[in-house]
Amino acid sequence: MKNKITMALAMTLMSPCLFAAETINQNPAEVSPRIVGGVDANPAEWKFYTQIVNSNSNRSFCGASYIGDGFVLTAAHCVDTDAPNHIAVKIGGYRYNGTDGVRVNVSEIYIHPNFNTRNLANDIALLKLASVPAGVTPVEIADGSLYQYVSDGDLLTVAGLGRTSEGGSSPTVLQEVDVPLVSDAACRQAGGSYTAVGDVSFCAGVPQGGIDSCQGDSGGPIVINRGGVTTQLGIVSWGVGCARPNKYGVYSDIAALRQFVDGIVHGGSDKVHITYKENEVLADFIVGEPKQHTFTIANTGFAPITIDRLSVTGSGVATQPVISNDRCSQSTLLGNDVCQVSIEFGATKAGTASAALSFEIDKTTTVYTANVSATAKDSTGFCPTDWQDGNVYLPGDTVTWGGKLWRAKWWTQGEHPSTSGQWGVWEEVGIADCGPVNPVEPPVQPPVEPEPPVTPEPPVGSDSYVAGTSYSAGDIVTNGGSTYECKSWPYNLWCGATPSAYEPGVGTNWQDAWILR
Ligand code: 4AZ
Repeated sequence: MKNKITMALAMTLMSPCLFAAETINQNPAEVSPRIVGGVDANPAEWKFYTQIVNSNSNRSFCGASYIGDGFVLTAAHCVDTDAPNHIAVKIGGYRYNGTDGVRVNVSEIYIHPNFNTRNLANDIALLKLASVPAGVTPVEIADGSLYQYVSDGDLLTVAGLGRTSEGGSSPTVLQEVDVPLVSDAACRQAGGSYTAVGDVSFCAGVPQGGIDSCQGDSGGPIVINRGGVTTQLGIVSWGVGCARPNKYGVYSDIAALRQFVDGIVHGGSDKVHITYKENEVLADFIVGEPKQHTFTIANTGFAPITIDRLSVTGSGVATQPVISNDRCSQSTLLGNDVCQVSIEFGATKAGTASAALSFEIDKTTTVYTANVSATAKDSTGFCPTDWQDGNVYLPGDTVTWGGKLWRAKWWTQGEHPSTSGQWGVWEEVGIADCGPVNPVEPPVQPPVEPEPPVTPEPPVGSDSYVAGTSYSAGDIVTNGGSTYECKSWPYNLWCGATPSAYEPGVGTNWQDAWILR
């Protein structure tokens, strides 16, 4: 994994800078191999130091730290593409490729949900160990804010088994080096991704270069040592090359990211609460046409969860549903957050088509199931409701207009079936058998009145509903001349959800999120 970031940086940022590597090779630090410019670490001071290895290897590919309760802290970019059973940790591992330290398997990997693979913001992850090891020493991690512990210029200590020079080799034992904390302003001068450091990261190093962390140190701890108390302030994240002048090492700021850690370590299963619609009846559809649906799962608890074993089954006349978009299994679902899974199914004949989405979460052994059903009708004699100007239509919704059946290809509101043409939202899917045919021409707009009808004044502080806005509990909006209040938690999670589905006063879903005032 560490290769990924170095490769990416090498390609985008390092290519013109071979001179820097040359300069570093002249550094005395290069003569006896170290982190870059460091010394052999004192094992007694780094008992919490943890190596991450592949399950069939002893070679450390990233650093980490043991923080207690069976949890190991590391960088997201070290483990974001790994499966738990493909990696293991060695707590207190001091030797590169050694068998020292306490080796433990990993049962769960939690990646920060806002980890940004482009600029490595929120580069933090937790590994839950398969068993809680005995006789190992955890490290204290920073809380509050970084500057409660240190000021710019203070010396921090970083350790690792990474390369001892840019592009160089690994050491035989753990290395450590002292590097001063660098202000965000000075660090941002380096440009590129450095301009984004500060909120959830900090920099350390010296302007002339020569001392730094390097490839393979990622995920490892940078600490402050005061009066014999060691506090881990950061996690080795990235840098342009290693130990180059003015290209400081960047570290994830643990104090700033502490909520993520606490949510996972202290958010036990007793605090888990998830909300979703258990049974939902969808609009009718036609045999032979696809029916689409999007499930929303809300984590209404405090603890972040990961959704496992997501699967979908069909019953009744439904064909086997397929998952067309899964935004739930891909990352950690934080407390107070929602994710969505879209499915598509068809019907083999007329009747009731049902689909069930089942999933588990990491914190419990419960299987959760959300069911949807829709009546599938033959195209002859099928008569859904007429298209209506104010209605919101979701993909797959079918309406009648002009004696024909029209199906929405994507989300739409106010677009008339007869005007949408070949590239438009509506596609013609059959003849409606609904008795008298409604007019083929779209309704003629009434002439503009000189005096527009007076709409009632919304209460003070209310605003027109805008799809896609993030609304909070108690927010007042107006829509279609009525006033709505966003419900209290957890229902408020839907007030701002997917633009279409919860628009106040439109369809029925909105009642889950809004109260008509
Ligand atoms: C790496 O690739 C890496 N100079 C870690 C730290 C630094 C550079 C690269 C900081 O793991």
